[in-house]
Amino acid sequence: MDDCKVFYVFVLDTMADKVVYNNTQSAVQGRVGSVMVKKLAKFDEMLKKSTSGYLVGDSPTVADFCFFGMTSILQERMKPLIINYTSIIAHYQKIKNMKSIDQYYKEEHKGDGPLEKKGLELVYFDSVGRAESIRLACRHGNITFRDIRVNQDTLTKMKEEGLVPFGQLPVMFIDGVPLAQSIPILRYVGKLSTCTPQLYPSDDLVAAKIDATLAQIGDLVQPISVLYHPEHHGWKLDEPPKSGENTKKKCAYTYERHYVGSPR
Ligand SMILES: N[C@@H](CCC(=O)N[C@@H](CS)C(=O)NCC(=O)O)C(=O)O
Repeated sequence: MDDCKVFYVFVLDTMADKVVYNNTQSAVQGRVGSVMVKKLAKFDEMLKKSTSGYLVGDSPTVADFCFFGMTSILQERMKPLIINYTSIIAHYQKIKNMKSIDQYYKEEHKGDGPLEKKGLELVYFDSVGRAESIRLACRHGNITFRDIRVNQDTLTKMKEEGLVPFGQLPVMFIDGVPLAQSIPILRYVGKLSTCTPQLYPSDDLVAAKIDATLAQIGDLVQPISVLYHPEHHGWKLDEPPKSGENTKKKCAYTYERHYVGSPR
């Protein structure tokens, strides 16, 4: 039995009664939406209480850029979801109006060509997604980097060449050495930043608060990812379950289609 099957059998045996079987796209969207709304309300509350308007302390940190990256996506694609969160909107505007960021958005960003494996090179798709926060933190923190924008074919090629540690983007190359995962990359550039104060502080407690905020933003981004790519999370069935259907059979169907049959 392969590992994937072992995991599936374990989940089925221990969780069968608790698993929610209605995984049609609209059912998932409804559940995901309610999770997001609760989490967004918490951030709105947090920002309302902030005297500086930033998420942690009195100056911008990587947490603000991370949050801005996420709210940019919501502004672009799910505006009605955040329109009533006035403090979140105010935070979005505050970051957008920062001199460095305002200047960034006056420029055109089409990417800096292919990977050269020299200096700092951020590889991502030609979109905001999980990389914009890193691009903006670099700009505000005076960090020079090459902005490499690739398509799916180039990502596939890079994976074949063993250049993408966990098979996904963004990846930051540091003199050709790849660092994966958007949050650790953001923390890394925060430590390299030369603005005053730095975007990621040396004080352990403040740094831990920033980490906690980054983790919470990660929890908020995850449901968005489920909305856009339910199949990557095992949440999408090709056909809705019928009432009275054998749930184990349905689960097996999900497993076959979306775990065994998954291209990744
Ligand atoms: N936890 C990872 C998630 C990375 C991720 O989901 N990347 C997506 C784009 S946002 C990707 O590379 N998708 C293409 C694929 O999986 O082939 C991070 O924060 O960097």
